[in-house]
Amino acid sequence: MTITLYAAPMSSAIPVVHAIEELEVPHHLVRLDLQAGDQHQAAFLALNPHGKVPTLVVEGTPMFEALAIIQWLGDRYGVERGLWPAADASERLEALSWSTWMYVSFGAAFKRWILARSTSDRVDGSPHPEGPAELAISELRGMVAIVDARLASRDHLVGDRFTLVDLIVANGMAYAAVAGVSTNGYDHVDRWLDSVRQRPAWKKAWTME
Ligand SMILES: N[C@@H](CCC(=O)N[C@@H](CS)C(=O)NCC(=O)O)C(=O)O
Repeated sequence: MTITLYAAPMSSAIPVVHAIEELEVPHHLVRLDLQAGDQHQAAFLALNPHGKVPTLVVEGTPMFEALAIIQWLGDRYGVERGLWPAADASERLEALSWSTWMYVSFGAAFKRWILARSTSDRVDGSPHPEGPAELAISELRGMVAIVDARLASRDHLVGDRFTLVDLIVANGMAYAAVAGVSTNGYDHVDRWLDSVRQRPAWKKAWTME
């Protein structure tokens, strides 16, 4: 199977690079320079009209959206490697829920927080209401607390070993943490995040070396 991944360092492509490394999927990696505008080139827009990374091309068929890509990788390669639950396992239901929750619910609150903060930054000189940013960060912290409670009695989000669900949620939380969504005070989350960060594939994805 011919697979090409279009990615850029420190972008939404990180979790896909991480997943492809964990799964040891043979692939060709194309690094785009987003600052230089590689994503606006006609050849790339023909693959992904949104002009975004990650984009995965599988036997000539392009895919976009990191969550869709990782769920497909899980189905195609993860089940046989024990990194994604089988379609008829009860854990598959949990895997779809937690992974979608990270991108849809946590992701939406994160975006609201980023927007609210940058709006405040743009209003130079004059006081700006902090309400929306405070609301979003408290929602995000509440979501971290829910993950913390789940991890109080288990080492992994789904099943009893590391899966792509841990990968998706840990990458999302770590990315948010870089922007300032601290996990301080949530010790179960921090222990689990540390264990995911120790994985060799994590380093490859975060440095894209
Ligand atoms: N929801 C998308 C987000 C993709 C996205 O926004 N990618 C950014 C990098 S983090 C990008 O390619 N930006 C280039 C641009 O907008 O010009 C996903 O998860 O795949």
